[in-house]
Amino acid sequence: MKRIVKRTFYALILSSLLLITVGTVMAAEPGYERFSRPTQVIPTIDGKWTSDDEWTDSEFTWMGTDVAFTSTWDMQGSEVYTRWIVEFLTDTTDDSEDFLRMYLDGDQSGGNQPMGCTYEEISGHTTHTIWLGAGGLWSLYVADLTQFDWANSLSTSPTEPTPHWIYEFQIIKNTGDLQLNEVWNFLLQVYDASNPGFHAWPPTDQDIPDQWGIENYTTEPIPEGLTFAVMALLTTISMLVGYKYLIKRKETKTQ
Ligand SMILES: [Ca+2]
Ligand SMILES: [Ca+2]
Repeated sequence: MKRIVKRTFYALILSSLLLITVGTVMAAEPGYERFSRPTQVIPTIDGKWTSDDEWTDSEFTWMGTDVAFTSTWDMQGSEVYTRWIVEFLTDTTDDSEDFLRMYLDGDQSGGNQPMGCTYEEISGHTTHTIWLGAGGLWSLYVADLTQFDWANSLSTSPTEPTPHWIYEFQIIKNTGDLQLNEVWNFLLQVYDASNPGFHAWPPTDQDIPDQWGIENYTTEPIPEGLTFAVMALLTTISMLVGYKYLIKRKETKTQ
């Protein structure tokens, strides 16, 4: 166990050193920038972990302990893909009010109102719609839904044996009406109507693109051993260490 932790620690240090920042820093929520790695295994968009080696090629970003997501990028011919999985680990119920919303600012133009931005919405696990931002308003967009391929299902995953909602989607970035630059900004929201649970990355205003996060990328593949399971293990270890530290502080205080 100690060896795994040590190796993973060094892998994390190495990965942070290898990350290549390619974008100019634009208006975005401070502290919310993530890096997409090259796709090693092209995922099947079926709303679940289709094979053990799907989604082992990029680090996961967590929203607390309820939601984990990651993305990869690759080129197929002249088309550039961004591919995503979002695991809503605590949503185990099929509600028509559940949703996932992916807000996109393809050219990082930001601003204080959704001008020239879009959001992709999956509602009730059945319906996909696109909304266009024009000034202070969002309006339904009816053309060109084909750039966005998606699926979701109540399924188990490597870290959660209870069936929960898993969303997979991919976007062709450089064709169609809604284009995304190499580096772009986004805000991701998921909602469980039963719990009820609302989670967002960043947890900011969806109507103010200046407060969204940055989707950057690196050309470096993921270091060996830095898988979803290891990242989950690290999260557990850091929580345990934090708990032990708190207990120790409490003991010291009461002595
Ligand atoms: Ca899949
Ligand atoms: Ca639900």
